[in-house]
Amino acid sequence: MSKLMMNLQISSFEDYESAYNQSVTDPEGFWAEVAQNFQWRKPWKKTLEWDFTTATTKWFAGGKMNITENALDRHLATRGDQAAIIWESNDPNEESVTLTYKMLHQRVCQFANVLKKHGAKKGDRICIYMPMIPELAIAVLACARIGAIHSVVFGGFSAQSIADRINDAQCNIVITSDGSFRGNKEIGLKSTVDDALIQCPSVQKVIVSTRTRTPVSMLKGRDVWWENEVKTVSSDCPAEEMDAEDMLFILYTSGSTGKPKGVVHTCGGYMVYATYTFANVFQYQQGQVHFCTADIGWITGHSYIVYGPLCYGATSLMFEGVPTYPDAGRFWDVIDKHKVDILYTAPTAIRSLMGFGLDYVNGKDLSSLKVLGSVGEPINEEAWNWYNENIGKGKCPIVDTWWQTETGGILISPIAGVTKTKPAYATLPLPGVQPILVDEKGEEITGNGVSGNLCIKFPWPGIIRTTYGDHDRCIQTYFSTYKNLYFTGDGCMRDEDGYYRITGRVDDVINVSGHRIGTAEVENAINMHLGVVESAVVGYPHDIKGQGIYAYVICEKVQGDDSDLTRRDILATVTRVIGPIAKPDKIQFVSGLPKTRSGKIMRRILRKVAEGEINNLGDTSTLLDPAVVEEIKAGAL
Ligand code: 6R9
Repeated sequence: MSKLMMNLQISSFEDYESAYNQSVTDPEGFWAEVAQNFQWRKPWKKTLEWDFTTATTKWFAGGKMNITENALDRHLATRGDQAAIIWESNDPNEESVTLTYKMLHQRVCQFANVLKKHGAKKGDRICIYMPMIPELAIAVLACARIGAIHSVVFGGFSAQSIADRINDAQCNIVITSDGSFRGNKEIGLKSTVDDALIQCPSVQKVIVSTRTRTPVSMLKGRDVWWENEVKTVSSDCPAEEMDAEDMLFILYTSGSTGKPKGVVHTCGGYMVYATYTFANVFQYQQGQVHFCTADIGWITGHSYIVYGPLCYGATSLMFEGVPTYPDAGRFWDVIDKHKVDILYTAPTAIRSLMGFGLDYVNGKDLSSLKVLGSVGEPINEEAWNWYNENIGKGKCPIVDTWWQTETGGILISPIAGVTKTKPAYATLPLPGVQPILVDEKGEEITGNGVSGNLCIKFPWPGIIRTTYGDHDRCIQTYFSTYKNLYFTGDGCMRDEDGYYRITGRVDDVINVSGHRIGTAEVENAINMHLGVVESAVVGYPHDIKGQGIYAYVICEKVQGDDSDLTRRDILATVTRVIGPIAKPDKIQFVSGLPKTRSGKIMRRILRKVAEGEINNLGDTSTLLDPAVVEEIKAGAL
């Protein structure tokens, strides 16, 4: 390993135990030591300042830096010609692209100058709505270069969702593409942005990169082409000096109530945490190829395609397509073609590929693989075993990584080759992470062989700093349920070995294919449909997606033949309001919902019916109208 490579890695279980102990007895000393591995323009004044009652956490405050100097500039001398990003197209016949650290640095600086030319300044918010092409990573890093705050919106969200996010953050620039390729589909992106911008007066400029050559309308004075703009600027762009606690990005995520909230991460702590966890969990070795299949529109892509790998000087593979195009062997082809060492994917992808059978795996050379990762939702034992046997050939440790948008990086996970794994267990907390299980009243549940709500009792450098524009919401959502604890929203068991197993959300959030969707958001979208009186949405177990969306809908008028059409219309409304990922899998029309005398919907009953457990509904005596339950049971889908 070259000298510039950081000295961050734990390499044995004894190392882990001693790092963990140090991180608990002296967290500030522990993280200060880790942070020494990064480039700072000025040292920080105070390692940590925190108070969970006011949702205040500051790491390395007063320290001056820029994350792109750590992700790019510092590597130029030692690994300028090494691949930073390898890009694989949706189309297997299109040539892949390799961007070395030198090339990536040059293109980031150049695009940063385009942003500046169009008036972008430190602290501005910039919305990015792009396909998985190298320009997306370049756009993200260019924002960070000049100190603008990026807000990446996943390419599957609707115009309305984009508009809500742009307006919440008051973005002045949008970066997008003409369209995107996903499997055999071509999806317009610019046209969706155009629809969104009708409602977004704060946006002054739209920069459009070319991908699909889909015809687009370009508004004079507002819209410019990426390819033209980069020709007009230099590729010399000194990085803006940022305080460790200046905002780096906003990423919107769903909760149990209201509209998605803008989770805010800051420059210093996030950098240290994303990089530390990347290096350790995957045990990345110099020269390896890391393939994270997430989209950069989600936190997994931010931390483990862009920032973590690049700050660590790794080679990160970025894949534009989907696992099943042109066939269900695509991931394995990509691994074979690029000699991938680390594969990091979601259980939903594994379960879906499992369903296609081994014909797509056999005959593919997967011998380059060393480590397998899983993220986004609980992985069931069957999928874990299939992954282990057929992809890892029993030789690759599986790291089941539990974390959240709000945590910035992985919190509970095995360290590859170091922690003994157990199917479906996220195993042990990483150094710096202090999990605690609590009961409904907030009392700590001690000992092993227990279950409870998962909280964290001490801040780590990647913890959420605020929810953009509404700090109270951050306090309410994460720090008020249990005093002096960060509440994750997840249920969890700790087994006899002290290993953690995440059992799923305990709030009104559904996890569909690893994507977080709030039941309230889906209900609001359904209720916007003409004729809908009221709706209630719950999750139910789904073989491939993990959870599916089950909607109970009261309509003014649905009769016989009309119901299929009404169903389709409701799906179209949800797609328009949120995006296709929020479409209910099942819609049951009902004449009433089970409510208590105080008017609260008893979701427990709806969940049971959706799960098919209609004979085990528990106490229904407090219901206003028990007859409703009989009707719902009879009509269950
Ligand atoms: C990284 C990411 C967070 C929620 C989280 C939990 C679920 C994530 C998991 C997992 C079980 C794992 N989750 N990883 N559940 N095992 N390894 O997915 O962030 O999109 O914010 O979702 O996902 O329920 O609370 P995000």
